[in-house]
Amino acid sequence: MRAMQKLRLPLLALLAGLASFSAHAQLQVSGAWARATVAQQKASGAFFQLKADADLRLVEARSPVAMMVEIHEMAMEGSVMRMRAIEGLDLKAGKTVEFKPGGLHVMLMGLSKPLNAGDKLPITLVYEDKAKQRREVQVQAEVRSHPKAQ
Ligand SMILES: [Cu+2]
Repeated sequence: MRAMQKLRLPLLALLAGLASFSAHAQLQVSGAWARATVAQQKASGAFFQLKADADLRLVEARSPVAMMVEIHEMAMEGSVMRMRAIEGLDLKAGKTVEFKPGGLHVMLMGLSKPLNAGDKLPITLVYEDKAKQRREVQVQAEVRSHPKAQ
């Protein structure tokens, strides 16, 4: 019986810890994939769906296999659709935002190795809540060949 009582306190502390953890605003990432590269290609794109459980802002993306990683959007420049880097992306609570070919994407540049279909590409997404608290979510994007050009 004594042992039980001793156990109770750490358990409560653990539960309290879990409760406060889940109170943090979270960013859910699903369906992550990245485009396989062809010979000599040093850049690629990664795509996924994001869903925030509170208003958040995606502020940074990183990968250990890319020298530079940017968040890109597609925008019209005159009559031409071009991609360009954005500083961050506001995410509304509960709304799913899709990164996909021809639209928002994570741009990976200066790849240190080829991305082959079936590989897992690690990506870290950094986001900020309203209080400017930064958090990270680790993503394993599945590398796939994709016929459509960016
Ligand atoms: Cu791009």
